[in-house]
Amino acid sequence: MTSRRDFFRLASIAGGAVAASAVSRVALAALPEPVIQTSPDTMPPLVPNTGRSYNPVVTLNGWTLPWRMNNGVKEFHLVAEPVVREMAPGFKAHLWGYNGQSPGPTIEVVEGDRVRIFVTNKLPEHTSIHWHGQRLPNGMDGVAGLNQPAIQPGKTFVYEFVARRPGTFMYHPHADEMTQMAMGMMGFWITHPKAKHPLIDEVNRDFCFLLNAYDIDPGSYTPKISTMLDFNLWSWNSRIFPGIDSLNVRLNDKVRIRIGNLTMTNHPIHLHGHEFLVTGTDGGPTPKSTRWYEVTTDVAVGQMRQIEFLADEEGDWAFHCHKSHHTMNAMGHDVPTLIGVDHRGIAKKINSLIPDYMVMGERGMADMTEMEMPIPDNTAPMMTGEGPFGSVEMGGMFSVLKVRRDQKPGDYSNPGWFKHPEGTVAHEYTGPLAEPARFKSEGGQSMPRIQKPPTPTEVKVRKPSSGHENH
Ligand SMILES: [Cu+2]
Repeated sequence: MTSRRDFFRLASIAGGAVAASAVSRVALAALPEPVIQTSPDTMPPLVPNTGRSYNPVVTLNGWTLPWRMNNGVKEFHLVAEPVVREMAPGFKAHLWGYNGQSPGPTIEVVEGDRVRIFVTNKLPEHTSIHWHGQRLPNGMDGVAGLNQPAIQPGKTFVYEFVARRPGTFMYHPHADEMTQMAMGMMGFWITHPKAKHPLIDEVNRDFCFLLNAYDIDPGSYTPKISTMLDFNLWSWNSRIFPGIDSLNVRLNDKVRIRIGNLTMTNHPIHLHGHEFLVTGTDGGPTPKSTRWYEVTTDVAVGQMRQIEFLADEEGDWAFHCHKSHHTMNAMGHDVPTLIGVDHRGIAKKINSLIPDYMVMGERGMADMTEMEMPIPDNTAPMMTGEGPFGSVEMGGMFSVLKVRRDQKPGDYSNPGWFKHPEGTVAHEYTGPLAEPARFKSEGGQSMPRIQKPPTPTEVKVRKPSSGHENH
C-alpha cells in the first residue's frame, strides 16, 4: 500500500510523458509493489476503491491485478517470471507467466483512464508485452525490435497510454512469441465504458477467460515449445477439466462471458440450455443489427468474443468447446478406433506372452474411464470428472454453468449439484420393445454409375491415426 507521503513523492516523479524505455534508478524506487497470486482458484471480483467505479469481472480460475492511483494515473506492476501452475488437482505444470500465475492477472480499467504499466522481466530471456487490440501510441504497442527494444532479463520497462475504447482485450509477449506463448505468457484486459453505453448492457455477472493450449508429455512438467498444432492439453486459463471452476449464477441473472483465444486453432464454444448473443468482438461492442441468437460461437485464433444471455433455466448446464478432442486431456494420438473389433482371439495369444495385457476401446473409450488405469505421475486422466450420475467423461475445455434460484447476488460459490424436480430426469424405459420399422427410400440416384466395382465396398469410420493436423 502506498502511503500519503509516497503518493506526493511519486506524483513529482511521474510528471512528464514516459516512453517505453528502461526506467531510471530514481523511478525504480517508485515502482508499485508487485502483487503475487499463489492460488489457482477463482478470486472474487476486485471492487474498485479508487478511480471511476464499474461492475468488475470475475476471471475463471484467475484474479484481477490491484493498482495504485498516482496523480490520476492507474499504475500496475507486472512481473514476467517462471511459475508453477496447478492445471488440475494433482497436475502441476512448469510454465512462464506473470505475478505467480499463468495466465497473468486480468487488468481492469475504465475508458479514458491513463494507465502506466511497469513490466519487470525475471525470465531467462528477453521479453515484451503487446496490448492486443488497443488503440495506443505506436511506441507502446510492444513488438520487440519494431516498436521498442526487447526487455532484457532483470530490466523493468514502463508502458503508458490512455485506454481509449471500451471492450475486451488481451496481453501477451511480442518477443520470442512462439516460446513464450507456448509457455503460458498471456493475460486478459477489460476496459469498462466510462458512462452508460448504448451497445454495452449492464449485467449481473461478467466472467472472462482465455483459451490456451499446451503440449506436455504425460509424466513431465514443462511444455514442448516447438509444437505447432498437435497440443495435448486444451485449457481455459491454463486449467483443464475437472480443474476448471463452474460459473455460478442466480436464476434470471443477465450474464456476460468474455473469451479470448491465444491457441493456434479455433474453438467453437457451446453453451447448453440457453441462447446467447455475441455482443462484442475484437473491435468492441457489436451493432445491434448484427446480433442473432445462437448456442455456439467460433472463437478464431487471436480473437475475443463477448456472449450475453439471460440465465433463466435452472440446472447444471454444460459449457464447452465443441471440438470433441478438445474436451480430452493428454492421450496418445496414434490410437486407431477399435470399436467393433473383436479382440478375443488376439488377446488370448498376447496373454500367453504378457499375462496383464488388456484390450481397450472395443465398445468406445468410455470403458477406459471405468478402468482407472494407473497413469504416470503428474498428468491428468484423459477424460474424467465425477458427476452426480457417474463420470462426465470429459477433460480439457469443459465447465458447467450452474443456474440456481437461491444463489445470492454477488455470491460466486459453488452451490453443489442441481436437485432435479421430480420426474424431470431421463431414465431407463422398462416396458416392451417393438421390432424396428424401417423406412423405404422414396428417392433414387440422379444418374447411374459406370465402371461399378464387382463387389460393393463398405467403409467403416475410423479416426485418422496421424494426429491432429487438420483442426
Ligand atoms: Cu476447442
